[in-house]
This record gives sequence, C-alpha cells and structure tokens, in this order.
Amino acid sequence: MDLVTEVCRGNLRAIARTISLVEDLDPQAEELVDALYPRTGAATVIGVTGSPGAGKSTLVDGLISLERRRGGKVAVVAVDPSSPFSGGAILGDRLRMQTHATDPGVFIRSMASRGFLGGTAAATADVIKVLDAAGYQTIFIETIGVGQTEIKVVELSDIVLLVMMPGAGDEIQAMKAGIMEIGDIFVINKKDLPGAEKLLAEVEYSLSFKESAADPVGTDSGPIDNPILMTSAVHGEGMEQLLGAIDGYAGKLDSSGKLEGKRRFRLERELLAILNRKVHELMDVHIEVSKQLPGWAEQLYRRETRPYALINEQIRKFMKERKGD
Ligand SMILES: Nc1nc2c(ncn2[C@@H]2O[C@H](COP(=O)(O)OP(=O)(O)OP(=O)(O)O)[C@@H](O)[C@H]2O)c(=O)[nH]1
Ligand SMILES: [Mg+2]
Repeated sequence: MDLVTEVCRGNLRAIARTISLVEDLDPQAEELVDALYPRTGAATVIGVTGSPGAGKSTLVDGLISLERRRGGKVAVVAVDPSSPFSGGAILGDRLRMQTHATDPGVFIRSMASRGFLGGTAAATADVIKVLDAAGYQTIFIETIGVGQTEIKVVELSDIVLLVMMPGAGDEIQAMKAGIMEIGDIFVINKKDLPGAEKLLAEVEYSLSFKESAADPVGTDSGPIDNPILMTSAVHGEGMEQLLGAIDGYAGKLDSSGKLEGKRRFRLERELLAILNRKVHELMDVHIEVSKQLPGWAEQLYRRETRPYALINEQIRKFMKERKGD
C-alpha cells in the first residue's frame, strides 16, 4: 500500500497506520510527513482545553454533529496527559464521542503524551499534518489545560476554546492571566448548574484586563474580541451559537491576516524544534551524550571540570570529528 497516496485518498487504515508511525518516531515517518506536507494547509485546527471534566469531549461531540450536517469531515485528536494525577483516566472514558464511532467522515484518535515536553507537541503537529492531507477540514485537539505539554499542544491550534464549568474552581482559574491568554473563545459549559452566571461575570471581568499587546503575531489590525458563550453540551444547548462564534472568529482571523501570521509563527517554532531535536540526536550519536552524562556529572561533582568548559570541549571535539566526514 502506498501510504501517501492512500492517506490523500482518505483511506482510514492508511491514515491510522501513518499516525502510528509518526507517534512511534519511526524513521519512515519523516519521509511520509514531508511527502504529505504539500497537501496540507486547508484544515482549521481547533484546540479544546480546560479543566478535567468540564465537558470538552461532550462539546466536541456536539460540534462534530453540527459540522457533519454541513458535510465537512472532522477529526479529533485527544492528547492524554501522562501526569500521575490523571494517569488513571481511561482514554475511552475521556472521549464521549461514541455517537460518531461508525461515521466514516469522523476520525477520532487518542495520543498519550510523551515523557519530554517537545515530544508530544512535535508528534501532534505531524499527526495534524497527516489528518490535514487526508482531507479533514476541521481538526479538534482536546487536551486538559493543566500542564506545559497541554499548553504546547494548544499552541498548534488556529483557534483555542477554553472550556470552564461552574463549581470546579474555575472561578479562581479565570483570574490567572496565563490561562486566559491561551483562549480565543471562552465556553462556560454546564450552564444548567448553579454558579454559571457568576462564572460568566468573572470571566468577563478577567477578560477586560486581557492585554491585546500579548498578541504574539503583532498584526496591526487590532485585537479580535474574544467571544464568551454559555452552553449545556449534554443537553445540546448553545451549540449552534458556539459553532457560529467559531465560524465568526475564524473569519476574522483570516480576513485580518492574523491566521497567516499565526501559522507562519508556528512554522518557525516547529522548524526550530526539529532543528533542536536533530542537533541533539546528532550529538548523541557521535559522542553518546546520554551515556556520557553520568561520567561528566561525576567530574563536575568532583570539581575536576567546569560546566561550560566541558560542554564547549565536547562541541569542539564533535566539530573536529565531523570535518573528517
Ligand atoms: N450538567 C451537565 N453535565 C455535563 C454537561 N456537559 C458535560 N457534562 C457531563 O460532565 C461529565 C464530563 O464530561 P466530558 O465531556 O467527558 O468532559 P471532559 O472535559 O472531556 O473531561 P476530561 O476529558 O476527562 O477532562 C460527563 O458526565 C458529562 O455528561 C453539561 O452541559 N451539563
Ligand atoms: Mg474529554
């Protein structure tokens, strides 16, 4: 099976296989991703994050239904945290999207986040490319917005939905500037529960302080207003409005040039991440960094060497050896 051709045709088995290769950092994956890259760029990537149990999956499930009615193919990538606190969560449990299990226009995939920070983000970025090339117009990435990994993953999105619910300490969360900064669209889910109005007031208050200067893209068309919506995902309430807000936001991102800026910025960071990883791998192959580390640390501990002198010396050695290649 020619994976590239089959992925572009939307062959589900080929897509799943390619994603596995990407996740496993298989040597084939680089070539596959490169071959698929020219076919990417059409998908809208929507990050969905927020506290555990806020209703992210239920919301995505509802959005998929609406999106499917319009005829678009939809993919969902759920990044599962490897943190010991939520490690017990079964992926299937986190994904309340069984409604769409048999719909060939919907692709749902879970990814376990990897040990090191860049790993998940890099793998997720490549998984998004595979799905994009496979013709999914909308790609949701669901993460639990607690850790660094999740924030990294969210950075891969064109639009980020921050999902909150009343009575979960989200009132306090809302006050944290960092968490407000990552959201484009704010969703107060479970509006059927007490405290939803209070949370809405608090989110509105916090957002009034949101610094437009923090916009990393730096286009001068001015900031786009952040919509705040109230939903009851489990009852299907507010879903059309949410989809409307997403469409509206996407339209403004596009027409203002911010989407383009965001994507260029993302590519810069992606390239830098690949470069960092490659340089690291290269060094590892040639001077076996991981194996040497304990010995180096021992030398340092005994004050037999100094940190920068040691590393600079290793780099010098490496460069000299490379010259002979
Ligand atoms: N009352 C109420 N419950 C809801 C609503 N939306 C979702 N729930 C329930 O909240 C629970 C968690 O929903 P999920 O969609 O799994 O939440 P999640 O944010 O994806 O959860 P994690 O992925 O585990 O972080 C489920 O029992 C849902 O049925 C809502 O609008 N109102
Ligand atoms: Mg979930």
